[in-house]
Amino acid sequence: MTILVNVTPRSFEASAMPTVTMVGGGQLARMTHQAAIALGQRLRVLAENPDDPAAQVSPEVVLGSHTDLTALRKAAVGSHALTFDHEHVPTEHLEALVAEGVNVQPPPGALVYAQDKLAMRTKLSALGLPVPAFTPVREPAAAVRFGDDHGWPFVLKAVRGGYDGRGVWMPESAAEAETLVAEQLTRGAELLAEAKVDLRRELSAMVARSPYGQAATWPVVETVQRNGQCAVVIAPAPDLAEELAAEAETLALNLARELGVVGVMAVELFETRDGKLLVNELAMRPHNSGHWGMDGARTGQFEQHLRAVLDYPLGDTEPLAPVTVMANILGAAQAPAMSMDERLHHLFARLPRAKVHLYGKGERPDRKIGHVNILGDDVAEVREQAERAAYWMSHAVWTDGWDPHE
Ligand code: AIR
Repeated sequence: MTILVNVTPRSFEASAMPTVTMVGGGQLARMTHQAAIALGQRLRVLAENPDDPAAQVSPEVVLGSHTDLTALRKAAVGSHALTFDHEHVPTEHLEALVAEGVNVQPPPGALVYAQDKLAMRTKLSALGLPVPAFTPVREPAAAVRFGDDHGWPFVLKAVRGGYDGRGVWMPESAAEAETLVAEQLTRGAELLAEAKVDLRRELSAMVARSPYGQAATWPVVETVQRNGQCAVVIAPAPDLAEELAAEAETLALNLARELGVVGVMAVELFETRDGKLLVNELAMRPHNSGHWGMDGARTGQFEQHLRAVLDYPLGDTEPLAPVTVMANILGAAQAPAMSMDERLHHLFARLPRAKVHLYGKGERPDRKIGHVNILGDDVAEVREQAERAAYWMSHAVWTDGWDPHE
């Protein structure tokens, strides 16, 4: 018998690796958790329900609301950084956490520009950045005046709380604007009006920044919107003039530095018909326009977000193919009888190159329940396949009439 001496195996000390707390248990937290696993970290989530997408997979779930300071404190205890899956945490709670020594990233002073659209518009125009004409709306008459000055319809937005088309209206007439504004003000919403932009398309410039000040962008992408929410992302944005791409990336880098952003930030942009850029919205968290990078970039946004909030050096953002198309799997008006599992079988049989990400969510009309990424060389071909795959996953119908049982 051989006796081994001088062998001192060291166990992997999970507790010596960082724990990051993410507020919110949606798909963005779920996919951040995937990245945390690869890095040996733990992602603790503050989720409202045990069956939220991230709560299903995280071993450390704190159940509670993001509006409850006690729940936020509980989720923050002992974690190396606290970050977000959505922007709906009250700023004063975040300031309280910072005062208690929690490492909130992005810091509340930066995050507020992703939470409060009026603060964002005001700050960006003070920085001399291109934004659509806007004004706060505190009474119906202000909205009517804005429409008369800037044209109908204009865009009326809730200052806080909207996403995926929620909290956005386009009144066509003075009467409609008056009713809408009165209704929303009674509900306690703060509002702003923005000019409707004559746009060629929507773009997104994503950047990550660390507390050390290192920053990295991904190539600018085109985002295709349907019913007020993102349906498809093409990376990089096809036929984007080099100067505009450079302008968008520089804008995102400068803005991240100016605002003190830590983590990833999406700068949603309009490309106008006369070839200019305007900033639409900011998101300081992983964003739908970055999902392509899970398969299509050397470092995707979820890993990069973790690296950034923990102040690690950032990863290489180089694309892995000439084109990657991401298509959202959006809940159908009526969920198909065929199970999701069976749909996945058929999809893989037909399109082995499709990379599928499912969020473990219930199917509700237009809800983001997953996405498909396809990498390739030809934009039209890759886009067609990605959209066909996503439509199949939500509807169990092939848009080209193909029948798996024939
Ligand atoms: N999310 C946050 N802001 C915009 C989006 N899409 C993600 C977050 C959040 C989830 O969507 O991950 O937790 C909420 O999705 P739903 O379908 O439950 O409204």
